Amino acid sequence: MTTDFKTMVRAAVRDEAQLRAALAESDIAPMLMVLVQLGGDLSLLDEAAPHIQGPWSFLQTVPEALKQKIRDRLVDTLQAYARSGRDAPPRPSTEALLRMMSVGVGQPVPAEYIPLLLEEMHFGDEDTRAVHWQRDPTALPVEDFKVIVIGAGLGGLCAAIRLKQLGIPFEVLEKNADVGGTWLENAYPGCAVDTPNHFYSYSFHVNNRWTRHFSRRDEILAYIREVVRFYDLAPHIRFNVEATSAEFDAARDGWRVGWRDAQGRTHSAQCNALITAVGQLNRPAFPKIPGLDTFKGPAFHTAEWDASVDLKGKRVAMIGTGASGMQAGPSIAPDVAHLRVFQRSPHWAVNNPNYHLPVTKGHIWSLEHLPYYSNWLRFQLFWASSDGFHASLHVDPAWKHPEQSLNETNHRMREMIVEYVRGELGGDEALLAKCIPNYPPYGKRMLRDNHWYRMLKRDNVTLETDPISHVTENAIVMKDGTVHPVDVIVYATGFQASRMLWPLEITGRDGHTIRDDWGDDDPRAYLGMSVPHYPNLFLLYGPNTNLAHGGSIIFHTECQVRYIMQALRGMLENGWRTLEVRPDVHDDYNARVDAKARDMVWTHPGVKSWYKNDRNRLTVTSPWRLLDYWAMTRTFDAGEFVAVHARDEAPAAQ
Ligand code: NA7
Repeated sequence: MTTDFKTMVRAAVRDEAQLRAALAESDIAPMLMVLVQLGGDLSLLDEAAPHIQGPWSFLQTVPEALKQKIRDRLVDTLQAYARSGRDAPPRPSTEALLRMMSVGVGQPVPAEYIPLLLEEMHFGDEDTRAVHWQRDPTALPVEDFKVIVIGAGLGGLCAAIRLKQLGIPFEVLEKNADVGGTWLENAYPGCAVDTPNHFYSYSFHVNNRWTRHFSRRDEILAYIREVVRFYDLAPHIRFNVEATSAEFDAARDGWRVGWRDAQGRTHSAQCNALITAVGQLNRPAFPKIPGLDTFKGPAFHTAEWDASVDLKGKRVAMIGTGASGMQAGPSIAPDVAHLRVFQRSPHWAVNNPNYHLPVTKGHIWSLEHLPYYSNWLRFQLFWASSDGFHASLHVDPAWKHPEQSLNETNHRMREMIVEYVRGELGGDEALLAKCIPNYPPYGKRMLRDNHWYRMLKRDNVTLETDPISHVTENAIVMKDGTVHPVDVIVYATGFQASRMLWPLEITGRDGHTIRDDWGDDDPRAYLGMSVPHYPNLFLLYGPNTNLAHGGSIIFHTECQVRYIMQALRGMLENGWRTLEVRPDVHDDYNARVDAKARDMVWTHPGVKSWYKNDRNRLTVTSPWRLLDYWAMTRTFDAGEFVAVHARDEAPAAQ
């Protein structure tokens, strides 16, 4: 809440008709939680519980009479608050919160989640993940300390906001002419977020005005730009410069960062600490198909969409059927003469009715005017899209269909999706067979059906599943010799995610380089953020921090940024010149990551994906629940690092 409670309540009841109209369009579960929180009466939870089968609004079948009772009581309660001028109620007890949360999502929420969820929901105005000085910063050499952040996407901007709040001097280097990172670069038709937006946003800068539950790229980019304006970050960002190298300077206990400007000139700057925020979905991956460079027509990657090419009336080939293809294909199919989709392997895609829906006016009104409604909705969506099904992603060793699914729950998911796709394809069993993966659900990112299957039924769309042989100047030729003439090729072939930080050349202490240490596909870091031999270097969205079971990557970013800010605070408050993770801590963590990943869906032998390398080691994606990673990163532990006060001193005893 950005407005104080009493003002908010008075405003909410000012026009009863408007209040009632808004409630009629709002989600019942968060509304019920608001009522319980304001009124303190838990009994309505028992009445509603049998009708709430899950955290998504479309899984809630509360009868209309009960809904109306909840709305009426909420109106009465708000009016009573307004009349009496009462203060906000105390936060519910832990027992009450547990009951409320569990009823709200239709599943038992374990008590261990309470601190995380209170932090994520942040009732009241407190910025729960802000880091504060523990000593008087005016007595510290803060002004002499400099941080360079590489990248002005959601990760780099989060770091910038926190650095600014702490008053630590910093500069952000951004290769593009604008902020936004992947949301700037990806401008293909249909580009949208597939994590619910009221959770996919900074916890400390909520946006109650999303027009869709899963917003389109332009709206997300507008949000990012608004954040930059609000925190006045632009003066700290150097645009159109591509960081090319970073070298640890042992003589100065810091980093020398090299970059190239738009004119190709090279520059460098010194900093005490370096934060990379270059994202994982940053460098497009192109297929290695013979003859691609001989194609005479327009050919471009989804992340480099060429809007000057008019696809109307063209024969378009789209290679790749992942998250980007799923959004781009159905968006262009109605316009093109023919869309030929080249699928190497099918992906699992679920149906989510909210994916296509705009947010109603009433819902937006409640998000803005109803105390705690926005907070409770964030909780609902956190639960809906994250840890709720993490347990079902582990292999049951006794499971009878190990090639198809992992366990009974995972198998039920499989069957549910197969039935859904069968319905969408109108019972076309031959097409169904091409669309159903031969690996378990969640083996790769679970997609949200963007009317993909209906698109495949269109007269002007063909799905090719045989292997491509080569490309000529005007056609794609299959291994069996079939020639498909095409005018345009769209590569929806993803990104070079496992070649992390590439092409940035990072040289650490004693001549270590990231490329030598990691190779092209074996990145490792402690908590995804710190690497031995690279003092004062912190990675955002580094190894094993991608989220595949669900959840918002912004949540992970906020966890990482809090941790890094605590580390920087430690440096400044304790006079540490360098901070470097202990090799044993790093190795032990990675052994735990590997052990955890071993029986999980992503390392299933039937799955080939960018989440892991050729040796079946999970490198990109986190095996942890959001709760686990949150707990591991909540408090920076200097004992896990070697902290050096000055170059000629021995490491500080930890
Ligand atoms: P993805 O999810 O990596 O998808 C890439 C797609 O391209 C996928 O279907 C690949 O097939 C296919 N691909 C890749 N290389 C080839 C070649 N050589 N030939 C044919 N097909 C190929 O990238 P997206 O951009 O869709 O999504 C990336 C993330 O963005 C996504 O996870 C969300 O987090 C947002 P494969 O499945 O490997 O057989």
